Amino acid sequence: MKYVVALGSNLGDRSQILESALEEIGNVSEIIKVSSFYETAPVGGPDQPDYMNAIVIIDSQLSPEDLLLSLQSIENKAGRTREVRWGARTLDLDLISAGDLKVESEFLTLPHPRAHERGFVLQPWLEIDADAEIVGKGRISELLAAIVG
Ligand code: A4P
Ligand code: MG
Repeated sequence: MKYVVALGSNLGDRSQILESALEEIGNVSEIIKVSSFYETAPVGGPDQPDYMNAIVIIDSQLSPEDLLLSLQSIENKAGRTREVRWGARTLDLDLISAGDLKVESEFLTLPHPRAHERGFVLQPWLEIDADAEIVGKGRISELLAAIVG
């Protein structure tokens, strides 16, 4: 199954943290494409440093639930703690989409419920897959245009 995963970091050596995370993701799945790294202003949450964000498209045999667990263990290895929702973090790995699959469980929502309104997800994603769509929301090129106006 083809998955889209968003990477974010706004504490520590952000680029190095993203590079290491990509290496770890490559150990559990096949990496198809990686975007550039984008420096972005924080959206929501308390006052916090700028983020480094990226998108990776992978091919994985794991189920969405198992992939999420695997991404969370990579976050934990990077020293991720969870004190404040939307607060600063060394590493955030979000599952954005799994093709046209829709999931609504206690632990996982697919597509990611906020991806369609976030430039820091849509911009790097558009760079590596210009025709991508979010099921139920539309083409990412149009979603991005709607945000930047
Ligand atoms: N969860 C449900 N669906 C998913 C999914 N599709 N992918 C659950 C990942 N996790 C999913 O996530 C909280 C819970 O969401 C998990 O236990 C999981 O079961 P978390 O990573 O522990 O907490 P969080 O990251 O603080 O919350 P969340 O909701 O992931 O935050 P967001 O919405 O991702 O926002 N600004 C910039 N510029 N760049 C950023 O990367 N990131 C955030 C985090 C805020 N502002 C940002 C950025
Ligand atoms: Mg998260």
